[in-house]
Amino acid sequence: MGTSIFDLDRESFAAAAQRLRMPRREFLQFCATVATTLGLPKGAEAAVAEAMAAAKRPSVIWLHFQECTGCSESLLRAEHPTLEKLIFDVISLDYHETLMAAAGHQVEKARKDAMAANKGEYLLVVEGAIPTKENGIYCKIGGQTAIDLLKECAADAAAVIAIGSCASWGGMPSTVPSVAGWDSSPTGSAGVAEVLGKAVVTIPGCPPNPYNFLATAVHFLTFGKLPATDKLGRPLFAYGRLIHENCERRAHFDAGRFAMAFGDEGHRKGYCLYKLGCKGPETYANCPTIGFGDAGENNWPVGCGHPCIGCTEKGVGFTKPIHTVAKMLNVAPPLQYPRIDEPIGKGADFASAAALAAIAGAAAGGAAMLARNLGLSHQAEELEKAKEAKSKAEV
Ligand code: FSX
Ligand code: SF4
Ligand code: F3S
Repeated sequence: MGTSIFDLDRESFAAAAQRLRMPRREFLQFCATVATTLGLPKGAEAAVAEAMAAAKRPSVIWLHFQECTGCSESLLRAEHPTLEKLIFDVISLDYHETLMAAAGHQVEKARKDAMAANKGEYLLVVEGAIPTKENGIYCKIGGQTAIDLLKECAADAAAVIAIGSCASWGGMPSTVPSVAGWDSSPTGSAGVAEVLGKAVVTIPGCPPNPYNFLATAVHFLTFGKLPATDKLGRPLFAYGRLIHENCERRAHFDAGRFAMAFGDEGHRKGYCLYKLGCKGPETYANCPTIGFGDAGENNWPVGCGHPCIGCTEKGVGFTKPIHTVAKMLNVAPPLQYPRIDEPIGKGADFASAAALAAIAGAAAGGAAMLARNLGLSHQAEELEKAKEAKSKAEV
């Protein structure tokens, strides 16, 4: 793993590139991109390439429950590699209800055969929430409830990945009606971890970014295990930072330049969407850095002018109203913003100079605060919460 693939003219890599019907250069770029997305150290692209070059493709069983199939749709939009390359050449997709040509007993047999042949070695991917009310009768496939099917398939899986917000914690189907008397969704939709009673890797997003799934699958292929995650099972390489930390509109936030209404001057100028309800400050995801749809930079919700709704964050997406302002998690808004319309033509008198000095001092403190906050991540957030709880307890 210490060597870089760019030093190597390996026949196996050329063969893998051919198998994936990618020019060799593109194959090497793909491996390097995945290694970078995963935050792996220099030289790891060689390990990724080795794994991709290996003939054995892991068997994948893909279940669908309560969802819109947006997760699979978003994978269909991935270009590096395209889904058909992924299905035929990288993994062995042995069961996927929407992509299989076969139907009925045939597919159920395919699933059982793949599970038996790859016992303890297959990857289980789950898309969609699991209805738990009335013993799960709201979603049945091949005569089995989603609950039973999930438990049966998870029992002998090497690893389980919950793709999309629905499978991660319930997502959209778990939304509680805003009608008096309701305290859960009509079908009691739950996430995979809740139903299995154990932690699983989650790739939330509605839909999730396909590269976060692909990089996770390639990590499994390369290292035989899933990547490190946070407490909600989200891979840290993709969900380790708040959206607000990497947003291209962040400078506007810091300067106090906000869009106040859709289509107003601030909105047209690309100002910060915080006051329109952007949940970037309380949502962990890499949307601003990775983008969607291979359509170039800025192709993500905020880049397109819509506030982030927090679709990757349990308790935010599908829970908080879209246009209520976000809770600032670990980046406190500065108490003072630079004035947008500075009055001109007046020299600073002594009092205003003193006030300016005080502001400059506060700004320096604010800058230090911001620099500190920019380095904060989950761990720091926990520390902040602990400090807050301690100071509350002391009062
Ligand atoms: Fe849809 Fe997937 Fe949203 Fe859910 O993505 S895009 S409703 S996360 O399970 O199909
Ligand atoms: Fe970007 Fe939203 Fe943060 Fe504004 S509030 S900087 S739009 S993430
Ligand atoms: Fe979802 Fe927000 Fe990203 S809405 S797609 S987490 S920008």
